[in-house]
Amino acid sequence: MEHFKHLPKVSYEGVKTRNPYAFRYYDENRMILGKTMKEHLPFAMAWWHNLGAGGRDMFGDETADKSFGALKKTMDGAKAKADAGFEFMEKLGVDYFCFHDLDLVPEAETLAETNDRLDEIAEYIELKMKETGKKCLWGTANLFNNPRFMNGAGSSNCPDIFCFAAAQIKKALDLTVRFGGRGYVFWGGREGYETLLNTDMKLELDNIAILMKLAVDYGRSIGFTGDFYIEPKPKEPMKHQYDFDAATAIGFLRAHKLDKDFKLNIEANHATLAGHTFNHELRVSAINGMLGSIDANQGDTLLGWDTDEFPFDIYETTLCLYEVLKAGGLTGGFNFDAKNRRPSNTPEDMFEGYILGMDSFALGLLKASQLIEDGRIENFIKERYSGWTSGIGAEIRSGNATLKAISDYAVSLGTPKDPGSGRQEHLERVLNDVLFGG
Ligand code: XLS
Ligand code: CA
Ligand code: CA
Repeated sequence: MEHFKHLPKVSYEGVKTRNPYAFRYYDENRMILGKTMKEHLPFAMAWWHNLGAGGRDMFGDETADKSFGALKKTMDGAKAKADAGFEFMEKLGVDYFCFHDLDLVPEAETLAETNDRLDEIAEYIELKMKETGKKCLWGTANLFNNPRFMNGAGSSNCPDIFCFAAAQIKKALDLTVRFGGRGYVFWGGREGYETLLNTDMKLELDNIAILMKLAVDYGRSIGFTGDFYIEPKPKEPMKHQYDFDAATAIGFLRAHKLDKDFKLNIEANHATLAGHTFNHELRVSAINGMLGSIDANQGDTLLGWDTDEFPFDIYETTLCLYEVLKAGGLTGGFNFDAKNRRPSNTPEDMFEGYILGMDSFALGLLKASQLIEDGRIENFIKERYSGWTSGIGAEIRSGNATLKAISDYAVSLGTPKDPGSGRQEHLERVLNDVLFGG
């Protein structure tokens, strides 16, 4: 059954078009810095939001019908969702999808039964993947919805719950490998705490690392060659989430010797919640060799929660792609972990959400490549730090200068020269030149 029959296949028509179902900027074969836009931007559909989220919030029920003509929470419903998902990806030209185990099927009474359901849907999805050429970007396990995870999964106070989480991860890894996924994500879920009055923080952190190691060992043993990812998030649902931000997650991975197998999946909205910019989180990941994948969405600085909006802020997408291009691209991709606003409740809105997001990243890619070609920002930075390439600067950098020698040098200077203007306003004008200049 076709679910979006009344909606067309979306293609590029250029910036002048007013067709709501056409790309203004995403021209998949356009070459940018030696690669096509499609190669630069491996877009993915987030199964959960696109096929599952009906707009429920804490004050009201769903506003959008995501049943796709079947009974929800049944295997027929799961198959209808898959049909709709593949049709959607086809029409939008999105090549990848991301999933949680429990996005694919409704959870059953027992783990064994849920696993049977997952096998059944996996067979169905594999057929669809073959038919359409669509691929899996990453998989993960939902270790946060069920009440059993109220105290966390890997960080639970209860070993049985830890085991339950491990079993779900095993199965989600099996599916990820079966679908040829590029990555496997650990999103913090409820791995955090509300109060230290009831929490053994060290035990919880050590156990999360044990669970990750078990996943790596198992994944490698079944032929998973992709990256594991941590997706940092500072809060929500817990007051304190252990994977607060990129720097915290990297420190954790290194402390537990997981850094060879893990990279980071950076979500724009989570950067906002952590009080960082998106490009800060990307830069921290990149300079540590851990920029893996991106959850492409947008937060709202006026709201303190995870709004998961479709991205339209071109400053943000430009600066994101600037980091990605400078890092040499992603091993993962751009997953639209985004949902329509609650009153945008039609299939047309689903299409326009993805078109908006894909065009915003395509325009960001164009502008980021122009920023690189323009060169003024990079050159300014190079010049700003040029003192470190010769003389005392170079000696300090090479590790040859002692504190005594540096002190003698400082004394000999009398008064050091002014370090020079940071010229932020100038550089912001350069950015505007590239964004809006003719
Ligand atoms: C929630 C996370 C989640 C992960 C996948 O805040 O963004 O959607 O990406 O579990
Ligand atoms: Ca996410
Ligand atoms: Ca989010």
